[in-house]
Amino acid sequence: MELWFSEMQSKNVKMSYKIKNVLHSEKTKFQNLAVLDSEEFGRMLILDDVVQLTMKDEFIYHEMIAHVPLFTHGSPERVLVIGGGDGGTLHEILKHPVKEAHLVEIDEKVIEASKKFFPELSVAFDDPRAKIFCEDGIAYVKRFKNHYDVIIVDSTDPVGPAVGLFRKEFYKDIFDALTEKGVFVAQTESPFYYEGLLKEVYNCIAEIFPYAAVYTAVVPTYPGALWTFIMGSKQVDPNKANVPESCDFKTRYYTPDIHKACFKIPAFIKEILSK
Ligand code: AG3
Repeated sequence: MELWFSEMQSKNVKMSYKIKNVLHSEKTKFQNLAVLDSEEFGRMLILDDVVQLTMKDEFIYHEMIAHVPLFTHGSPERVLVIGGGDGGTLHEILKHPVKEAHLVEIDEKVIEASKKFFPELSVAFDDPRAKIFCEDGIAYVKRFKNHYDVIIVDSTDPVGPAVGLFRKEFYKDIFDALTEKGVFVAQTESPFYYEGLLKEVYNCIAEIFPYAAVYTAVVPTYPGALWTFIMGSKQVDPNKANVPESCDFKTRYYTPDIHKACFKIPAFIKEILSK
């Protein structure tokens, strides 16, 4: 018997993975959570039938959501991740000489599952610089003013528990929680399937922050593969950041050249943003 998992990448497109084993499956207070072992991509974290990460390609997303804002800032000491309960983003952040890396995840079951099934990522939770808070990131961020140098929103898609993480009010609170040179990044989905969202978030960020920029990375297991991130920056122009010549830790996707190139976006995305 063959076992397959399919994600509906859009209403009309399915991506299917041949599965060796279902390692875990539960209904949490917030969502359905599953850990699958796939033939092609290794272990996968699935929330509400949507692929969050696979061990084969997680490095692309996690390196790009972490190293681009941290190197753009230049000398971040306090960093916050909202979401990202698997620990992958935190793990990349901790490769930098930051003093504190905090993570706010609404669903503690994601953290628990990661500790058990994704030890390569959840090692981050044991770092003495890391602190984990299990609560709603929207309420959490409201309590801080001028506090974090970098804030990263590593959310699920804009449905269910993540809806509020794509709203203007939340971005304003993030702006206030950032220090004066603060840098913000959020994952903003596929430009093919979530065109409207990309434009909406970009417009919000451009209204709130002096600098707004879109960058991309190619993530094979996310819909359309071409994935977007939006950066808001208070002082540093993302396109003119002082990116170091080389990284003193190992990366598999991020390089200083990729950093400079990732802000060069295709014409159709520019068109979406200017509509
Ligand atoms: N967060 C972004 C996942 C978005 C995937 N969307 C999809 N497959 N439709 C990933 C969490 C990893 N830390």
